[in-house]
Amino acid sequence: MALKNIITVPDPLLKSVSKPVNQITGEIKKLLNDMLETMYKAPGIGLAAVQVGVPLRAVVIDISRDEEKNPLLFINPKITWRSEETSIYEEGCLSIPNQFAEIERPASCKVEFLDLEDKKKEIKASGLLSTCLQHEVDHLNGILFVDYLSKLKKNYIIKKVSKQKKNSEKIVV
Ligand code: K1U
Ligand code: ZN
Repeated sequence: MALKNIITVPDPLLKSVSKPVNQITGEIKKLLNDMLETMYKAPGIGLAAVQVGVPLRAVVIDISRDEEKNPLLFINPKITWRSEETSIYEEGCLSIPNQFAEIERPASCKVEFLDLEDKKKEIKASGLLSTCLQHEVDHLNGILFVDYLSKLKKNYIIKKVSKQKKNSEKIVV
């Protein structure tokens, strides 16, 4: 396994639509393993392949808060149903470091995806898993949580993070 670099705003790749995974090769399995390691190290509860610079439709999630890990892998995930009921969660994003905002989304959703054995699966998610899945599928479509905020709030956050990024790049050790 290997740690990957997580790209951050305003990297234009984050606005791109990721391509479907056509074949589950050893390379894809390694990418998913590397994504898991990167997500745990960050730390985070989810990660989309595009966040490590690979614009393919692959996502890893682990919302378990206990010692025991519960990694979930999603290849070509597709949201097939969203509940009318909504919920609000304070979201963060590893590609928008240290920024959080309350985002309203459908409280539950159903997601179809392929597992590592190329088998078609479907899950019904609610609570944090539902929020996280929707956040990650948004990444695959070039959508960030700040896109749900007012233009003013979104621009403020993006400018702040971009400035922090530039300043940290200036520090040469
Ligand atoms: O996709 C990402 O950028 C990861 C993101 C996922 C996410 C968080 C909150 C709501 C929806 C989706 C994160 O993991 S941000 C970090 C975070 O939430 C966290 C970090 C450590 C412990 C617990 C949570
Ligand atoms: Zn994110």
